[in-house]
Amino acid sequence: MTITAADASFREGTAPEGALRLYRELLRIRRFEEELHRLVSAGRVGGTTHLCVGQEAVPVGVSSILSPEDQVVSTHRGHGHLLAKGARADRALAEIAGRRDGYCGGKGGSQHVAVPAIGHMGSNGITGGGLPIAAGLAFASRFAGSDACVVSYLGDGACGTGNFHETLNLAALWELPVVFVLENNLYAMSTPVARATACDALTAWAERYKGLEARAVDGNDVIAVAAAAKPLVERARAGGGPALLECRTYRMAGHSKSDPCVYRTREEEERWRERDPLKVLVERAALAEPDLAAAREAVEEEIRSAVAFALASPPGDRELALEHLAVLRVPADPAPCRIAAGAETNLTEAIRETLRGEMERDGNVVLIGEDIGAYGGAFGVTRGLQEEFGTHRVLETPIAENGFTGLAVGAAVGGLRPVVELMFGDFVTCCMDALVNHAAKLAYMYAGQVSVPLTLRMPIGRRNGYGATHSQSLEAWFLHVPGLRVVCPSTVPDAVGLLRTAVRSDGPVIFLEPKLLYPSRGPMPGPDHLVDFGRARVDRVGGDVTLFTYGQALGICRDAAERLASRGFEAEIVDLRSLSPFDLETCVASVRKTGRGICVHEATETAGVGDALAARLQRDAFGHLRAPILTVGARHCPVPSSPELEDAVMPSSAEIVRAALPLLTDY
Ligand SMILES: Cc1ncc(C[n+]2csc(CCOP(=O)(O)OP(=O)(O)O)c2C)c(N)n1
Repeated sequence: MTITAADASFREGTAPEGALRLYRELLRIRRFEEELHRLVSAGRVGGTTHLCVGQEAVPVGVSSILSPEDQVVSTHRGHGHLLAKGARADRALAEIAGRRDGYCGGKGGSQHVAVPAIGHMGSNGITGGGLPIAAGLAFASRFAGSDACVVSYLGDGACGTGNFHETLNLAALWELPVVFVLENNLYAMSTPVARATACDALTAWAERYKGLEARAVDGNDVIAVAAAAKPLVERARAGGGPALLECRTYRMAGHSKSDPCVYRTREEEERWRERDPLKVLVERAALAEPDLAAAREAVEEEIRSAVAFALASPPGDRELALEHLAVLRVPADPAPCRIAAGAETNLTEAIRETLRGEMERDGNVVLIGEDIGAYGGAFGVTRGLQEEFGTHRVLETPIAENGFTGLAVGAAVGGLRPVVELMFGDFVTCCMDALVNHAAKLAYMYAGQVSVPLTLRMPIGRRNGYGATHSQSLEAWFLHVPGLRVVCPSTVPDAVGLLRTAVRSDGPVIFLEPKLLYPSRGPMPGPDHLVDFGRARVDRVGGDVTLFTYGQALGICRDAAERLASRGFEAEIVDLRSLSPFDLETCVASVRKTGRGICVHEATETAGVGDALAARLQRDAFGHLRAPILTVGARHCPVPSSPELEDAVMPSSAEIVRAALPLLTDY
């Protein structure tokens, strides 16, 4: 049950019913955690659990001043955040116990539960992982004209993460309505705060971000927490910008079930037990025993029935386990387009015009990235779009890939359709958490209660001298991640069709831009042109060998096909376009015809797209193969800077021909 602002707006001693409600909420969380501990100890509930016993005053105090429209983003120690925001104890417990009637059907468990209907936008198993998501939700909320604010809970351990600093910086720069509620319980697992944070005070650290207001409060005093949170929440709602509230508290239980607490003394624990939030409230509000007894009885009844409900609920089945994987609804309405259908254009202009058209079509499409305003991005793709759509839709960021990608994830959950540009695809290494742990998984973990319509554009591949950290083709990593789709155009019409589909689809899509192809030319397709994911394109028809490829390797495949033709062999070229999912139907049909296949790409040969496709083809078309499927890719070597050395490690048409000839003549 959420305590309303009116409930909590009592002055000490004048409205005991408000204090009683707070007491009941504190007790509800305490008893929930104690019962959970009992069930875990008895082996009746598995998985990991991080109890918040001792810290209940923080979420109860904060939630007491939130309205139902305000949202919270939680942490791994989040049961209290969930219950205080208004979740039912029975469904919360069922979720933690991994049962079908849990809020996420048991897919999320203790660390990944969300109830968006009550404004609880998800707990998070990655320390600091929720911070940029909260900032993104706050951005989306303000974008929609709402005056709601977002509370982002975090522990002291999260203050050492890049996410903490990247998000605080972004939130302060963009004056986002987000309040970071820092539960400083003195330890991150076993590490004391002082040994993990090079600052005298966490509030002082946070306050270095201009415009961010930071306060500290006794986190075991629920009334003090509510009183301290109120002005910060109101300030955020009124457009005053972000804030951080440090609540000094103590986790009375171990970090998790297996923690014997050897890193702290029993005396310290005893001192904090004296400051038990329940005791503090009873004394401060002078609550009377008969009222407390009635509250205890009501809470006992709720917890008893929650346990019965959770344990009676069955676990989910295989069907449920595989649900919420693919969300692909792509509206097919025509896109506004200033370039006439059929007119020649280049890939850069085609991508820019597609972004422009989607932004015009849908006011929720926003662009996010470094230097994408006046500069137009490193490759000029977004040139002119900020001028046309304004700084609120074309958002230039600091160099904070995980921060702004995570923010885009939150904004997507909040109803926007962000298109993030990474300056170079190599920098995806800096936002893997936002992409792999969050964008890819939120819809699944939270059982379809949220979606993440996010497009991540990234230039990939060689470009004559950019060197090892600016030339990679890392796409194969993402084929391994359920929840991500990966597409790569090599022609103008495909770039337009795939990008429209990406921006309109409800799940996260990685849109790869082969940077050597930016100047390549082709006809602009019509306004209705969409390319479905999972559809390859036969680029050249032939009957002797199939070259499977994508991106800028298409050029060397075309060249190789010409060379093979001059020797009397006809190569078929299949441009995959969609790497996850593959269009196995088209690939199998081609190899059935030719009996031979070579996968060609600029990424290194080892464990790349070629190997993944070859394994599938060997499985699905084995009886039709006349020779093993080969892969021709880059050497297993970083991309060297010198263009000559780059040539030496990259695949070439000559190499494709050399690989193809034995297949054609020896088998
Ligand atoms: C990125 C990341 N690193 C490490 C962990 C393992 N881990 C889980 S909770 C935790 C301690 C977090 O401390 P703090 O943020 O202070 O929160 P508290 O546990 O004290 O509530 C650690 C190290 C993790 N989940 N995520």
